[in-house]
Order: sequence, then structure tokens, then C-alpha cells
Amino acid sequence: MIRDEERLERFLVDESGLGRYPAEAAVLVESRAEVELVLRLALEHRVAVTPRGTGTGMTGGALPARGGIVLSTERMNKIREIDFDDLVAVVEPGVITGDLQAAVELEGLFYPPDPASLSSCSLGGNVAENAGGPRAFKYGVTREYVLGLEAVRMGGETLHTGRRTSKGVTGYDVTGAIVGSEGTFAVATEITLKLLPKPPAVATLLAVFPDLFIAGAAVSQVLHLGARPRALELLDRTTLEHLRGRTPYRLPEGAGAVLICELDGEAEGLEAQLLRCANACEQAGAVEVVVAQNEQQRRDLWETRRRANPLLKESHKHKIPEDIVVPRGAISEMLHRVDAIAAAENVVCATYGHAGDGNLHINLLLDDDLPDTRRRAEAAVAQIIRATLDLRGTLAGEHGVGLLKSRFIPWEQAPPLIRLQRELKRVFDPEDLLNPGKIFPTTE
Ligand code: S2G
Ligand code: ZN
Repeated sequence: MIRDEERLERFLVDESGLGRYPAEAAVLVESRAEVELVLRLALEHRVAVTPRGTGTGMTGGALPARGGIVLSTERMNKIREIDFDDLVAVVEPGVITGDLQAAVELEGLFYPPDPASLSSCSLGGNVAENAGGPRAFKYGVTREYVLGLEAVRMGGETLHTGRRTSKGVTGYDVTGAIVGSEGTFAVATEITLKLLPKPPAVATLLAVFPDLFIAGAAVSQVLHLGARPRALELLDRTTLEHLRGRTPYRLPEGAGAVLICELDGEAEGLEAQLLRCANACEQAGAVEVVVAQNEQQRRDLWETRRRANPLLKESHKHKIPEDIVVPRGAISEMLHRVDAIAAAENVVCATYGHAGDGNLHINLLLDDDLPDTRRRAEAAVAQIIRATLDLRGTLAGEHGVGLLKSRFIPWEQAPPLIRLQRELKRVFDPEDLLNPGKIFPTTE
């Protein structure tokens, strides 16, 4: 248990930019028995508990909003099993996503979900937030790979949910309810994950566009090709300017926007599929298309893409990370609306993300703490959420709701649905002590 201020500090912040939340202590648990004990004592003494993976969350899910204890699972970091025949991995929640991917790929297997922070985020955090990433376009998000959980509720009762088999419909999908519940239903202490055979070949291209809107229009051209990229990422000029010269891949000067398109599968025919994507981009207005010539170039390109969030964050005093999703046919319209909102409110936006999914990370970049700056940024956020919902989208694509977006939930969800979700939370945690204050506004 950590109580001294200096060592406690790192447990009081996350990647949301929402600041620091004080807590009494951080408990670095090393076993399910310790999680059970902490949650039993917390209920007895009515102490709030905030579960935490590695704090890479972007909406405040791991921030101790009501003080109490931070329950860190970082020391529960063993890969317990990789079973080639069952295509299953069994891991503890503190295993780093990228570490599992490297371990299974050594055995010719594949764990697709690839949050940008995969070199530092934990699988327990990915489960709590139902994390996504570029490859979600073809392979889906974390939820699709969680077969079963061992999870402990507030009070110390352990649930074994789900299964080890690829299919199973015995009873309600309690596993599915816990995945994405942002640490408010239970604390996962063991995760059974589905694996896939590793794709034999991968091919990647970078398409350069004069501006973001032409790149946005190109997305639908690629989508309608029939080729099924595993990733289709968009980065705008502002994002590229923050990356250029500070990341491994040498990004083309003056690019208005780029698309990264990656396919995988049998080597046979992959090149032809990639060329179709390249042609679609050129027909849509790409001024240059570059195909990654080797694994190193591909690695550099993805490392560059994954640095977007941290580099934008460290380059400004504040970064408000929106994470909206619109129907694929509305991507271009949304890009135009964001541009108009940013101009009207005189705020700087960097937009990048998982264009294939219609999932845009719209980052407002603030360089001072002036009340007017904050007012304009908040106004822009509200208008971005309004525009998203107007285009039949949703306000959270992969980062969750946490503290950052809870005030907007009633804009998207009607009272009966909100009431039902609050009732679900009370079923799992009647005293509202596990990660309290998250997702739903505290006032009815
Ligand atoms: C991205 C950042 C998420 C992360 O860059 O796609 O979702 O894992 C954001 O840092
Ligand atoms: Zn993302």
C-alpha cells in the first residue's frame, strides 16, 4: 500500500487531461485474494475504490473522483496461458497489450485489438474501456475477444463469467456487461481472450491529400471498393505538423491530410488489393501514394501514428480529446462541421483517427488558461457533440465516458435507458463505492 504523497502522485492522474484527484492510498494488488480483501474491507468501511490499469485512459476512468483507494492491478502482470489449439490466452489484468501481442505472435497467433497506447496500456484497462484501435476496422474491438472473466465485485464476491469456448450462450451475457463498464461493475482479475491465427502477410500504404475534406471523401471510395483493409486511418494537417520531424516516419512536407491503409491476409492477391486501394485514393484526389517497402517502414509509420495523442498533448497547455463516431456516410459532413465550429469559436483543432469506422479524434488544443479560451473550447465541444448526434452518431467511440463526457449522456440517451443503466450499476455495486461518479451525471 502506498500512502506517501510523492509515490502516490502517479496514481492520481491519467491521460484525460482532467487533472489530479487526491486519494488516501494506492493498493498494488498481486492476486485475486488481495482484490477480494480490498473490496471486502472497502465495503465494510464504506471507502470508495477506483480500479486502475496503467492510467492511459482518456476520459478519467481511473481517476479517484471520490478519493478513497486506488486499486492498481499493474503487478498482476502474468500471461498465464497461450493455448495454440484452443486459440485462447489467459492473462492477468496488468499484462501490457503489446506484450501479449508479441508473445502470441511468436507462436503464430494474433491478438488484434491495438490501442495507440498498446506499448503501455493494460489488458485490464482495455477490458474496462472496451478499447479499440486502428485494427478495429477489420477485427473489431476488445469486446469481441473477451470470452470470459474472473471478476470481483465490491464486497469481495468473485464471479467467473463467460467461457473458454469460441461460442456460448448460457445465461445472460454478464461478461459483455462487465466489458466496457469502465471499472464500475467489477474488477477483472483474470481475462480469457480469443486469439486468431496470425495473418501471413501485411501490406500498408500512405496516401497524401491536398486537404482533409478530399481525404475524408477518399475514405468512402476505399470503403466501397470491397477490399477490406484492417486499418484505415486519417490524420489532418495540424496533426501531421505535430508529428513531422519528431517521429520515425518521414511525413511528406505540406500534406493537407494523409490516409494510412493497411491490409492483411494471404500474400497471394494482397498486392493487387493494395493497388486497388491506392487507385481509389488517387481517383479521389491523392497527390501521392507511398507503399511501405518493408517491415521497418511499416513499423515506423505505425509508431508515428501512435504518437499523435501524446505529441499533441505535450505540445499544448491543454488538449481536450473528443472521440466521436458518425455513420461512415457522414464522415465528410462531420469534417466540414468540425471545421466550421472551430472557425466560429476560434479554437485550434487537430483531427485524426479511425476513419474507416467513422471514429474521429477531434482534439481541441489550448495554450492558455484564460476564461474566454476555456469558454470557447467548451462551446466548441458542445457543438461537436450536437453535430455528432445530429448526424446520428455517438459521443464515445472507444475512450469511454468516464468523467469527461458524463454531462453529455442525456443528450444521447433517453431517461428510461439512463435509469436502467443506473439500476444495473446498483445491482453490481449497491453502495456505489466502485469507481463512483463515472459515466452518469451525479445529479438525476
Ligand atoms: C488514438 C489514443 C488512444 C490511446 O490515437 O487512436 O484513441 O491508446 C487514440 O492512446
Ligand atoms: Zn483511437
